[in-house]
Amino acid sequence: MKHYLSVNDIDSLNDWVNEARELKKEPKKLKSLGEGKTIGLLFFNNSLRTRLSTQKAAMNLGLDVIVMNFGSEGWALEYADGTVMDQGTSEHIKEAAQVISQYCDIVAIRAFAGLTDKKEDEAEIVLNGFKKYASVPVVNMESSVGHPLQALADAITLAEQNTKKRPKVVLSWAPHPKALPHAVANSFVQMMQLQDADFVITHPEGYELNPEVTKDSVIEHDQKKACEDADFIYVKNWSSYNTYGQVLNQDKNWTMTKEKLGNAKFMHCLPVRRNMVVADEVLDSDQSLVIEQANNRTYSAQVVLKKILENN
Ligand code: SN0
Repeated sequence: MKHYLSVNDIDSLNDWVNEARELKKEPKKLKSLGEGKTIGLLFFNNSLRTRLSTQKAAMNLGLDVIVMNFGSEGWALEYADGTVMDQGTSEHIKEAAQVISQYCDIVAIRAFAGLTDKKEDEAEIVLNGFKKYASVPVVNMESSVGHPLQALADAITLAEQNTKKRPKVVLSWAPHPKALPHAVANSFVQMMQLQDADFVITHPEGYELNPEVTKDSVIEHDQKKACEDADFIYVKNWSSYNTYGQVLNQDKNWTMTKEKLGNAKFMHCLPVRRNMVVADEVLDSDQSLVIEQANNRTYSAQVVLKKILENN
């Protein structure tokens, strides 16, 4: 593996999860692996967990870390070929990526979906621009269409918490005041398709995810029915995919409550809007796994960086 761009770059989910759990027992065991090397973390959007856990993972492997908030501090980048740059963009990705590759041995990028132009988002212009013009491995820290570090962390959490051969895992849409990307939901679905589980997606009509992602995953529009006897319920808002980037409704009947959760464990990638996405009674209960999910972000990033350092 040269890059880690999507869940498809995981060659064996089970092996990666086991490796991450080993690293979690002794995080600094491979402290010399990254010695003398540098990772650059480039953020085009906000972050808490991704920034700190990826930095922590890199430090555990002995890497030096450079962080840049490109959204607010970098030059506005141009991605199109042959443009007359007489508008707002100051520097082309061609130069930027080559320059950064001289300073960094690995580059990790966060660039969310704009949610206005489906074609442009699906072209992943920022991530693919760096992949094309950087000479070093590229890691996806949430792009337009995926958040594979989150999905790998969620797989670690599921493996730690699961007691059944074939658990029932539900991905439920929940209301939110803003239009949010599909990235977290997409990568979670793709990750679930790599394991043996009774997996159900539930959302109101109109919130179908990209069918090329959901494939033959079970979709149930009755949330209560979907959640019956679940072992894990992963709650996440996303905007409409068909009516691209729109908030079709904020139906509070979809907020996750103690009653709908039943005996299941509650999962969410964070940040989460309390009493909109999930009721306090759930988030504050011992059925919530959100803090442990965030903890596993470190070991998810660490196993990815370890594999890149070993292979390049
Ligand atoms: C992002 C998303 O993709 O849904 C990042 C999640 C890891 N979430 C948000 O942008 C939430 C912003 C908000 O105001 O609640």
